[in-house]
Amino acid sequence: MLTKTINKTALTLLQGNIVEVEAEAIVNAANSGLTGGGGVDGAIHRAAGPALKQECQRIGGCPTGSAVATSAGYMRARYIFHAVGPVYGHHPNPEALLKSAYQACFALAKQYHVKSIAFPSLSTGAYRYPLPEAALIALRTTIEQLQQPTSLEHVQFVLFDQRAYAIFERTLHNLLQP
Ligand code: AR6
Repeated sequence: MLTKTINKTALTLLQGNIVEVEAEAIVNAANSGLTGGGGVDGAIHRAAGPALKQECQRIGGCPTGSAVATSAGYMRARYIFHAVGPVYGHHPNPEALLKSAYQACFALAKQYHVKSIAFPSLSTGAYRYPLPEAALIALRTTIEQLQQPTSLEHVQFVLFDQRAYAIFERTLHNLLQP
């Protein structure tokens, strides 16, 4: 685990399962139909229970590069922010879409006055975004957002495996290099 302070917000990288992390908002790596699936999406839907599926169905969908908020069912979090990253090799301009998926989560955090949020590494599983590039976009966007006024006191990136954690750690170190 690694924590750095950006402005007044703590930014933590940790290896683990996002459904076990405590945060007011948990970000889901969703698809544009909000239909549920594998990876993070499957884990969150299993932890939240069937009410989440119903709420997602009522919303109906979310464009790639955007995010929508729902309640969190049985989970301890107050909100799930369903962010839809690009499918690498399918969407043109994946960098802009991945960045805007993260930005949309920060906009929701602001809207709901959220103090703590936990992100997975969006698009880097089933959507095959190369991890080093995705980590750079995720962390650069986070640092940019935390340089503006924010309700967020704690931002966590929950990386599933050792490789993803190591890549995020190296990337954050490089970005914060004076
Ligand atoms: N906690 C934290 N990270 C996880 C977890 C977990 N429980 N499970 C997987 N990861 P993915 P995507 C990591 O596939 O690429 C779904 O079917 C994983 O190792 O969850 O955005 C949706 O319905 C990877 O690094 O999301 C969509 O159809 C990262 O989380 C599609 O997959 C993201 O992997 C979205 O694909």
